[in-house]
Amino acid sequence: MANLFKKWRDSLQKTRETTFGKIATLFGASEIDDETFDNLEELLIQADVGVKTTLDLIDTAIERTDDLGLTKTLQLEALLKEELSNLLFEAEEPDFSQKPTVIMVAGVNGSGKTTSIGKLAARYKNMGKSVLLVGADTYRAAAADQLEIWAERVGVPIITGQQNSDPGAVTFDGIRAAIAHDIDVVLIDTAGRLHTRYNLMEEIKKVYRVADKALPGAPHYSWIVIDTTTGQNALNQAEAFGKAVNLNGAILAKLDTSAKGGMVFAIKDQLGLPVIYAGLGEKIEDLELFDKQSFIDSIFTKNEGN
Ligand SMILES: Nc1nc2c(ncn2[C@@H]2O[C@H](COP(=O)(O)OP(=O)(O)OP(=O)(O)O)[C@@H](O)[C@H]2O)c(=O)[nH]1
Ligand SMILES: [Mg+2]
Repeated sequence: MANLFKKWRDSLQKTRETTFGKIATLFGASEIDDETFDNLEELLIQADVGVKTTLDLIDTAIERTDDLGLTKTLQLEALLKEELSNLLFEAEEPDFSQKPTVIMVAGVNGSGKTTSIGKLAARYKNMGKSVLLVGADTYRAAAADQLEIWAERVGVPIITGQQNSDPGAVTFDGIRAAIAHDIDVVLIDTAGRLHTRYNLMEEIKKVYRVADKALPGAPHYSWIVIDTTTGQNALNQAEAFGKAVNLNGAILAKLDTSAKGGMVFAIKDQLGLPVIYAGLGEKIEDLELFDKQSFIDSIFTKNEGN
């Protein structure tokens, strides 16, 4: 457990050093006054928490400070952490009772979809599940190769199509093959696309619909992969994906290279989605179930004393 917390803390170094570390310095022996909340508000916005989420947070913090009769800034730390925690859902592994359980991932170009799928495949295989990868990214020439490398590394089967073939057809074939071979989990990788490209957004709707044709109720999970280095912008993109397909979770990619981890606090508020997993590095084992307490503690914890 201690190692896992260290991993969280190390991965969140950038977010901690650029923004939340400054918030931590607000808490000390000084008296709470209006300036305290002005400063806190400014720093939360700088930390990419988002304006609306920050303003709501500050309102609640002021109200609760009054109710509780707090006077010292030191007393605000626990209150803030508690309020930040309320902004996050508790993450859970998917329910694998459907066989196969079909999981589709979506997101803008380069957000981390294929890498996250590779890591998930390893995770589920380690849990004793049989896994099939489906490469519904037929758009980019190297996409199938990239997924195949992951399939080989993890040791799971894969179904892909020719470049420019119909991603819906690959999805259909993949799910049917999974049913035929009694596979537990199907992971569908989709092509990166800009949320503003109409045709491509129509295409992902089609992949989603075709999954349901191949297996009624599929995909059981559709997750948006969010590049956390993009900060608040990523949320507008995710919102557009949510209008195209019925998203029910988010994967945070690249938390380890992001200084904008504060955006995570706006995901439930703005998108209504739980964060399921967090990418804490590029390696196969660098994907963890999103642990909100470790996340919050890591962005505030000081560096010294490993
Ligand atoms: N440090 C770090 N890098 C990551 C993480 N997830 C993905 N990456 C890197 O981000 C880059 C893009 O990742 P991909 O998985 O190819 O992204 P994608 O969304 O599949 O990209 P397209 O298919 O082109 O849309 C790669 O260099 C990955 O190694 C992460 O959690 N941490
Ligand atoms: Mg990809």
